[in-house]
Amino acid sequence: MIGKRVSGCLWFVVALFLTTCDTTTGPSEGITVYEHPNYGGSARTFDGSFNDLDVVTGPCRGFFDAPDRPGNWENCISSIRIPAGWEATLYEHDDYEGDGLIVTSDISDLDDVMGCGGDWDNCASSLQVRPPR
Ligand SMILES: [Ca+2]
Ligand SMILES: [Ca+2]
Ligand SMILES: [Ca+2]
Repeated sequence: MIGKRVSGCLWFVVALFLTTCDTTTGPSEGITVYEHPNYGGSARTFDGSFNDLDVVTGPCRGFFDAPDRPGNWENCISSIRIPAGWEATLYEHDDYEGDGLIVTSDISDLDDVMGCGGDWDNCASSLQVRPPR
């Protein structure tokens, strides 16, 4: 009896924790991309599309980028979080060209997703974002 009550209590705490997390992340702000797998490193939330991620200041630097330029998000994204109802499409190249990947739920490691000439890790160069309808 006591054991059951304790585990019920634990579930309540877990549920409360999850609810609190949802509130702090703001589930309808947009999709969030991460520099590293498992939602690690720098993060940025997008509520609209970008046809060229190298104009978006971020943590990555391309081979041909001038050293005095700030880092950016081109060929950088390694994981992505999608709130319920949102949808994103990653594109291999600028201007929504090349291979495309429609994402409707979280992906913890784009290294596991085939496409983009190999896998999708550090590959997206443009990004379309669609809010819930
Ligand atoms: Ca570019
Ligand atoms: Ca990365
Ligand atoms: Ca690319």
